Amino acid sequence: MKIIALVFVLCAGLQGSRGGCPNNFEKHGDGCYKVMVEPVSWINAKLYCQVFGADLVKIETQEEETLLETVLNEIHINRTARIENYWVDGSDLLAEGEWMWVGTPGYSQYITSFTHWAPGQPDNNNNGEDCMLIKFNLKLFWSDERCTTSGSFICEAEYSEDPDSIIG
Ligand SMILES: [Ca+2]
Ligand SMILES: [Ca+2]
Repeated sequence: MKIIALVFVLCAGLQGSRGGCPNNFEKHGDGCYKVMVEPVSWINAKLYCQVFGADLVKIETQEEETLLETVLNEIHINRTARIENYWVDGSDLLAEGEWMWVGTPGYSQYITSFTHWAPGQPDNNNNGEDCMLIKFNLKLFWSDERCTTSGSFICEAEYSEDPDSIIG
């Protein structure tokens, strides 16, 4: 019984305090976002997000990109370094040049509609750039980079109407 009580307490403690977003994620538009300033490889960034019930962010529309720009501007406003790189969910690891939002197994989607590559990108530099990084300097642009490069990253989780259904 003690173990059951402990599990219950842990679950209650982890429960989201912002309605339908995971703990410490912020709701923007229709989604929940968390900017993680922790320099890791693309695959580790993806794992970090998944551990917290989310995934790397997919930028599927102009509206979502504008929203992310706003979020990043808020974060960067008090920092001297204006340029920062963030991993997002895009990759062409499986087939060169065929970019997809990787998502979870069975739910990968080719990027066919909205794109916002920086000029000259993706260039698959040295035949070895298969993961998508956004470069933020007031505005954001997409770039392809070597997946083992270290970058900060942005996690996205689905907003749920029922907070109790997220954790616990
Ligand atoms: Ca590539
Ligand atoms: Ca590149």
